[in-house]
Amino acid sequence: MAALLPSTLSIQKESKAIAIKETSLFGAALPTSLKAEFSPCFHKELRKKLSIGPIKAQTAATTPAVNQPSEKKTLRKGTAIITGASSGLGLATAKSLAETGKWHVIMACRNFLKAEKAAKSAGIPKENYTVMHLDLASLESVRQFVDTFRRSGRPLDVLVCNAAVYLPTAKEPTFTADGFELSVGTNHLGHFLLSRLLLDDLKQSDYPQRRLIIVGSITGNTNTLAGNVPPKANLGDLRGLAGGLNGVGSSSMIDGGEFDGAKAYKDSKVCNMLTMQEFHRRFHEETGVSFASLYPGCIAETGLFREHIPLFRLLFPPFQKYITKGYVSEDEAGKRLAQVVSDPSLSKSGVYWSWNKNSSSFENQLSKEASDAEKARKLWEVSEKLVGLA
Ligand code: NDP
Ligand code: PMR
Repeated sequence: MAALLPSTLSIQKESKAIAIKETSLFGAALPTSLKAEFSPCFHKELRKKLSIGPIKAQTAATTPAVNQPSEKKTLRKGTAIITGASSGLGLATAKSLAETGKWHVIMACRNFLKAEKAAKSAGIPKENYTVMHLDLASLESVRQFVDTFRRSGRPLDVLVCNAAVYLPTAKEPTFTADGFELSVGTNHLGHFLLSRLLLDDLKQSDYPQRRLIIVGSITGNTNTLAGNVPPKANLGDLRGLAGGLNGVGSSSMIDGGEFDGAKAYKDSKVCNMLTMQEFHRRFHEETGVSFASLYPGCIAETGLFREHIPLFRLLFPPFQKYITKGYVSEDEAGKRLAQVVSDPSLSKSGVYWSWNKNSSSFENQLSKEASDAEKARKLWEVSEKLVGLA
């Protein structure tokens, strides 16, 4: 149990924390009256500008839409990019989507060989995936990935920003190729640039439901028990981020404080959830693209905890299974994220999805900070500058 306790959290504090009402994990399912979006929009001019050839119809791989009479138009195979699909949630989601035969998954990974091996050993059908190199810890690599993807000639129907690093035991910050603290640089800034660039591609897709999904987490939400385990997420006034997050001229932490790896991860998840909402406010109406985030459950055995001490890795899964009951298998979590990718009933934009004990999805409440529209706007503007978009 000691391994599960952050150094600043005493047993006494823990029991106090447990008294905090956990509104989001086991909340009741909310009714969702969601309508599917059918707004095909081909921006030919934009495609010309981006020098992309005609979108392939992929008729050979079409699959009849479920419950549709055969004379009706068949839906072509969708293309989904999933970052960090070489392990954990990303791999399980890729598998779940590819197995339906209705999706081609672009596995956007930093380790090409690892991703190929993972896809093979997960039994993902060869024709339903492509591995493409992407290192989110380098803005140059993000731009190169976008170029490579565009040259593939595939349309883009769904983008899933899933990859992440978590460095809870690091004493000193490490940095991306562009000099940003590694967790925020990878989890937020890399994905921010990627999704800003690929929004143009999503706009061009003629797929009935186009989505941009950014994986969030309960631990970034301080309106939950998990989010109250120290160190708590807090972006402050973003002074560290505005200063470049480089640990030289400015702090390596978004709020300008001392480096703390666990906090940096939680802060990055707040950024992910704020970014999703800002995308929704800026682009949903204009483009018809749906923006969503989610907490898939505590997938306690993934590679995310690889940097944690061995005792934590041993105790964390039984702790989540038998004590918090927040545990979910990689397989189940993959099915949940696959639902957010393709289920017509989860097409609503601006939503942070969670699942209750019976594995039914519901629209969850974000914490005050993770739903602060003013902070989201500021985060957007500062991030634009850092990644070279403004
Ligand atoms: P994993 O470590 O299993 O997966 C993370 C993936 O991100 C790996 O494929 C990893 O690649 C990839 N990645 C890391 N750095 C980079 C980079 N610089 N460029 C490209 N890819 C990179 O962890 P999870 O599956 O648990 O995490 C997936 C998502 O789920 C994350 O966003 C996490 O925040 C979220 N999440 C996880 C929870 C959990 O309980 N596990 C709970 C809530 C949210 P490689 O294989 O090469 O290391
Ligand atoms: Mg948590 C319902 C209670 C709950 C849930 C759902 C989680 C999820 N955690 C809960 C409670 C607690 N955790 C309590 C009471 C403690 C103190 C003993 C505790 C501790 C703890 C630690 C030390 N928890 C952790 C850590 C981590 O290092 C993980 C983390 O914060 O990663 C950022 C973690 C997590 N707890 C979760 C989830 C989902 C995580 C990890 C992953 C994430 O947010 O992405």
